[in-house]
Amino acid sequence: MANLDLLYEAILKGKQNDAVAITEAAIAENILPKTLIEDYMIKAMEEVGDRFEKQEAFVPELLMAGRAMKSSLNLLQPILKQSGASATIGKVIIGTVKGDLHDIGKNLVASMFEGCGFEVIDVGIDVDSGKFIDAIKEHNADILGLSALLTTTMPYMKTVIDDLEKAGLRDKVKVMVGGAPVSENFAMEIGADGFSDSANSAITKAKELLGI
Ligand code: B12
Repeated sequence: MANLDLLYEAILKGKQNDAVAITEAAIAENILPKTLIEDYMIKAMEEVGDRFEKQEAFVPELLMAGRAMKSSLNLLQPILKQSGASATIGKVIIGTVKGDLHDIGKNLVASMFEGCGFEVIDVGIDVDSGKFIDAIKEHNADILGLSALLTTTMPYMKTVIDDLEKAGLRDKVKVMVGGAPVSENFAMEIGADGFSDSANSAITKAKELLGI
């Protein structure tokens, strides 16, 4: 039986090989990805963040924990996707806004969307409004998902929404925002249509926005 506390420890300490080995063992034992992600992996990232805030951990530790988390998540992503319906229920453009390189949460939300039957076009990190707008036009998207993890990059979400209006696209796409510092209030203030603080509730919100 895989000891999942060791998965928490491996991510917290940035031990990529250990994180991968425990995740593989957990997959072999059919432990649900949701359990691994929500009860152990995200909790470890939160703890690294808290330690960073208290200056008990520094950028290299964030980086190593991030790498370990991504490697485990890579193993889980095919399983998350497999659970998806065969028909596409909506198209989602998702990316992390300009100036921001954090992509673990964005990737998780993207996988969850795929797993729930959405077609996802991930435009990556450090994305400016022009790139979001081009992708919306090219793919005729239903939802735009914006991710930001820094208080300094959150305001750029409003820039993207303003630029969507200027491009005449605001009423063609529902805008959802998320990321650790983003709140429901902030989402309303900047004129977004939806906010979510987890990958699961993001899907519920998206379906609600599209009326499906
Ligand atoms: C890992 C990490 C890094 C890694 C990122 C690796 C990667 N590939 O992503 C690296 C080392 C690169 C990094 C760099 C920096 N980081 Co950093 N980082 C983190 C850390 C520890 C974890 C983030 C994470 O992955 N969490 C796990 C995921 C699953 O959670 P999440 O992203 O919040 O996503 C969930 C929800 O928010 C939501 N969601 C997310 N996106 C979206 C999008 C949509 C559309 C929806 C609906 C929902 C949604 O669903 C997700 C799934 O549940 C956080 C601490 C924290 N507690 O957040 C700090 C943190 C975000 N970083 C911080 C800082 C300061 C930095 C640096 C400035 C450090 C420096 N001095 O260089 C740089 C900035 C680089 C840049 N320009 O972006 C601060 C931000 C403080 C602030 N108030 O702005 C934090 C909060 C740490 C802290 N406590 O001080 N970081």
